[in-house]
Amino acid sequence: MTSDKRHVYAFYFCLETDAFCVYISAGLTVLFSGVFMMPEAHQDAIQILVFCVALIILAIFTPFVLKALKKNKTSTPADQIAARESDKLTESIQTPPREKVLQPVTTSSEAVLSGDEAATVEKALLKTRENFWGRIKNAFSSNAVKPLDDVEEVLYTADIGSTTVQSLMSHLDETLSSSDKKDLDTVKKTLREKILSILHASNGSVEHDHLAIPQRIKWAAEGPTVLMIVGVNGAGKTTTIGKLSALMAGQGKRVLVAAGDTFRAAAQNQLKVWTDRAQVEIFSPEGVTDPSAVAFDAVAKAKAQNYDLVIVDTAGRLHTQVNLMEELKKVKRVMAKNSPEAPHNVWIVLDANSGQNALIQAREFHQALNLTGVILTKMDGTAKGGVVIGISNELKIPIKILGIGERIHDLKPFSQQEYVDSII
Ligand SMILES: Nc1nc2c(ncn2[C@@H]2O[C@H](COP(=O)(O)OP(=O)(O)O)[C@@H](O)[C@H]2O)c(=O)[nH]1
Ligand SMILES: [Mg+2]
Repeated sequence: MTSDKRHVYAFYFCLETDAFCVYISAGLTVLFSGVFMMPEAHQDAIQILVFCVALIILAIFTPFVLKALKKNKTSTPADQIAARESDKLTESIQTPPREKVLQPVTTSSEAVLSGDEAATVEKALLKTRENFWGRIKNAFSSNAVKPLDDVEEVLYTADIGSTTVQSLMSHLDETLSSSDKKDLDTVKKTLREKILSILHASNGSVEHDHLAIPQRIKWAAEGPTVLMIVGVNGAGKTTTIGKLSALMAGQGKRVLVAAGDTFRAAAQNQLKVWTDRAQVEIFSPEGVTDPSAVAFDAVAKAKAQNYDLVIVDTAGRLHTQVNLMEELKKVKRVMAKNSPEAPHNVWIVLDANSGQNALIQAREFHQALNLTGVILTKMDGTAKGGVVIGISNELKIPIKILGIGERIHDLKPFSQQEYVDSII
């Protein structure tokens, strides 16, 4: 054996990470180094000796290594999934979403205005249903001895959030007998009831399902009502404002949209396209870069000119950007100077595709601004619609509206019953 090769083998042994292997590697490294230092004449005999010693050491320690590996494998599937999900989540929080490059929207786009086929919540939630109920059904059809273990795994990966999964699982565990736990229909019924009770606790009784979108806004007793829209970049704020103002204008309300995203000229242009489409007025004073000033002046104008509703767009920001969050608090504060109760509504727009990250955003924005509602966009096509349950359970902020497409009418009031029927 050449001295170069000996170096490589010694290095390989040093690279082992398992505690036992490190121990073995250390021993072998010493022996190899010894060989390397030996005078050439003694090397053959020493090499044989080294390999014998290496074999003996491996024979002694292999059972320990296997035992250690086996122990590692026996951590519960839930622990492993939770660890995996938590790694993914940390990674996604540490990597802020890149600002989406928006496609220009043209007012002549018929698809945006009408569309061939009406979008429905049920259709929008098909992927979520597959990811949720489809996989729960599979867990039962695979003849598993304990199907609930697999159900737990499904729930952990359905973007519900670990706290909510635990409460669903303990409910199943406490209310079902051992035989019921193996019965798909009973598990389905119990899960449905529990999810509905979570949704009721934050969205009110099932009667609220029948409220149309305008009835979900808190209206000012007097003067213009202010609705402030917040959220991260690309969540769908501007699009939703466009859809909402079209809806409100259609109901005969005088709507003023304040272009509070003063960071990017493109954002103002995009809002202009949407307000033209919705046939409502935009307030976008030229040269004003302070979003608080835009919001303040918009409310003053609405008050002076008897508008019914002011919808304030804001620049997207991450909840981790302290200065920008402070700026948002200021935007909220200054509006009250003009109209003491304003803003009467502070709604966060969340992209359902961001799954558990949406839950974190909602929590942080809520702490800063005391949110009064949630709009979940892009429910169409996402498999992560389970986030509705986590937000309701953990934050108790009512979910007001679902965005289910890019067209102007693709906005639906959130119905608890319809949601549960669609996913399970
Ligand atoms: N599929 C789908 N796309 C949406 C929905 N809402 C918004 N979008 C798209 O999301 C992208 C970002 O929207 P935008 O309103 O500019 O986000 P903002 O940065 O929060 O103002 C645009 O391409 C929108 O068309 C929705 O409900 N469904
Ligand atoms: Mg925007």
